[in-house]
This record gives sequence, structure tokens and C-alpha cells, in this order.
Amino acid sequence: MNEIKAFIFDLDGVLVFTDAFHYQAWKKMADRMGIYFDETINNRLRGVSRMESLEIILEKYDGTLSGEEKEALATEKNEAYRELLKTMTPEDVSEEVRSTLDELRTRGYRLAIGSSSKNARFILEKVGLLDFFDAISDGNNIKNSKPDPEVFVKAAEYLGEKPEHCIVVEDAYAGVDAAKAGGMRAAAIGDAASYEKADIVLGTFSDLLGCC
Ligand code: B16
Ligand code: MG
Repeated sequence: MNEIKAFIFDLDGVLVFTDAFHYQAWKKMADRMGIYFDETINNRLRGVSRMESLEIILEKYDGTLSGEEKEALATEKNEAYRELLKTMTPEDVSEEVRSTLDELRTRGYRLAIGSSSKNARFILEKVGLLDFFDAISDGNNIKNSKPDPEVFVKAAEYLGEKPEHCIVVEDAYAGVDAAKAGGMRAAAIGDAASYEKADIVLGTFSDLLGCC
């Protein structure tokens, strides 16, 4: 195995869990528009960009919307979502996640974020994790969403590490595909743990300490 020098973490579903907030915010917008939306549809939005999420929700909408109207709906959702994010505190990160990140840093690994979210920095600040990371690649610096590898390739670039020296930690199938497409090893947790393309399966977050 190539020597591992860095870890690139997806945010939502790996370090924090904001699914319920995404759901509430989309649901508010969908209800106002009279669009059917439930938790099963919400599950399809995991790891998917904001505008792609909106397109999935609009599959249940009969009318036609202009690009501007779609932008307005995405903004409406994001404002409701950010209000919910404001309630987050350091207690929204488990002790296991915090101590594992701490130990990886102590062992000399470089750590980065590779998240589709444009709210990644805001979330990291709210939960007090910002200082753990040497680089942040997120929805603000990419053109292509996962499964395109761009967000992880940029994270490795920001760290100054070669992709083959990085492990990506992901909870979404599209994220595992993105890591593999970028030439990185993929460690899968949660939903993605049953994905056969994962190189490493994590039963729990601290399993990372024994993976390389
Ligand atoms: P935002 P991740 C993803 O974060 C979420 O899983 C996904 O549900 C969300 O639509 C996407 O970020 C965009 O988020 O609206 O905040 O830009 O899993 O890539 O960390
Ligand atoms: Mg995720």
C-alpha cells in the first residue's frame, strides 16, 4: 500500500449530521409550493449539491420554473437551513470524532475537508472543528459535484499531497466513486459502508486509527 499522509473528510454524514435540518428546510419550501416531499426523497439528497437536490425535489412538481425561480427556491431553502445550523454547538460532534481527529493529527497526518456543502465553513465554526483542518475544499470552490472527483482533487492540491497518499472518508456512494475517480483510497462509513467499491469499511469512526 502507498504511504498514507493525509485524510480528506466529507462533512455531512461523516463528522456532523445535518440531514434533519436539510429535511426541515426543504420540507418548508416544498410545502409552501405544494410539492410532495418525504424522508425517502430526502435520502436521495445525501452528498448531492443544492441545485441538484432541488431538481430531484422538482420531479414531483407539475409546473415549469425559470432558472431565476429555481435560484430563488434554493435561496429560500438555504436561508431556512442556515437558521437551523445556527443552533449547532460543539456538542453536535461526538467525542469519538473529536478524539480520533486529534489522534490522527498527533500521528502527523494532514487533515482536510472535501464537502459538497457551501455551508461547510459555517458548520465547522459552529461545532468548533475549524482548527483541526489544514485545508478546506467545499461547494464554493468546485464546478462539478461528486461523483466527479474535483472536490477531493482540490483538497489534495490544497494540502500539497498526491492523491495516492490520501484516504477519503465518505458516507455517500457518489463520494466513494469520486474518491476512486480521483486516485485516492476510499474509507466508507454509514450508508456507504455496504458499497463494494470502498477500499476500507469503517464500522465506527475510530476504526480509522487502525486502517493504515
Ligand atoms: P449546501 P457533504 C452535502 O454535504 C450534503 O450531504 C447534501 O445533502 C447537501 O445538499 C450538499 O452538501 C450541499 O449543501 O446546500 O449547504 O451547499 O455530505 O458533501 O458534506
Ligand atoms: Mg456526506
